[in-house]
Amino acid sequence: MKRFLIALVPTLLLVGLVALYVMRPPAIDIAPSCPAPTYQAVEIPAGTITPGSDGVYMEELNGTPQSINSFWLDKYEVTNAQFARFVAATNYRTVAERTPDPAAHPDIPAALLTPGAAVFQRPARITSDDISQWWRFIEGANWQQPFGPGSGITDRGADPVVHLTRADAAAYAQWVGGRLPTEAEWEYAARGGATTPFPWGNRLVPADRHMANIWHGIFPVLNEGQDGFEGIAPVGCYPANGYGLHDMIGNVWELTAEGFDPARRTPSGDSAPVTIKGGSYLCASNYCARYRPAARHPQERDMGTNHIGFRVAYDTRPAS
Ligand SMILES: [Ca+2]
Ligand SMILES: [Ca+2]
Repeated sequence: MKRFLIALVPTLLLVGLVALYVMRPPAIDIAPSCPAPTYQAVEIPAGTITPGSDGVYMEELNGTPQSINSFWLDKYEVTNAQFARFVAATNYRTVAERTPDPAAHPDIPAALLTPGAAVFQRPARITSDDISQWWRFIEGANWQQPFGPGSGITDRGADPVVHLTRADAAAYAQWVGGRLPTEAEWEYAARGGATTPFPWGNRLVPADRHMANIWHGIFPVLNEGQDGFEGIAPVGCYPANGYGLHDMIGNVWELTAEGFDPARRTPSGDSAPVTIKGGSYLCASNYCARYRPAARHPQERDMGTNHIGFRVAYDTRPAS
């Protein structure tokens, strides 16, 4: 019996070590620090693109091939610091900071039309796929108070600005001498010259190296933060794509100039949702695996949220 126990101990130790190895948290391998953004735009070479991808989501099935003229695109998502300079110079008030027009929302009682925006709040558990369990309209939430009254952006100057509508983003873009990219331009730039599902290859996390800020774990209840950030990351923490652009995939979704048509049949009118690209820190493999250049999603035209930002395109080299 004693001999049996002596023989059993190493076996149990081995089993325990194997279990510990299997259950270990995956390696975190992001850039050791997030360098201060340098705010250049980069030149995107001319070329052609067949937008979309066959085989993932219906709305992203391949579209018609398009030519892309050379253009310039911000290296990063527009940050709080950049947007603050725009507001300081123009006194611009974002849509989330204004009381909504009752005429534009006849189905909502006027008393409920208050300034604010949609904020993600991780639920302890969920009972259905009803997104109201994790998205809440928070009165007073806006780009300067991303989580509502009492929150702020102190020390978050390098984070992407959020809670903007497309009109807000377009106003900023015009102020800096640019415009919002078309969906095809954005997707072409996001590929960075690659033809693989991800700009960096075929695997989401190649060799335990995290290439974008997404959601690791089970959305929306368990966020393991294996890429180093459970929420928004400062811009530029993850490797650039082949054109030198950071965070095209993940961190925050990015607004484009176009309305959303799931069948890509016709340009959408002003009343349609807008097209957003790239996925965000809330995209997980079990929900919204849209952290790819081909993926696309509609977004309400007049509602800010804390997982959508943008970057600016320019037809000629912008002033630095
Ligand atoms: Ca993350
Ligand atoms: Ca992004």
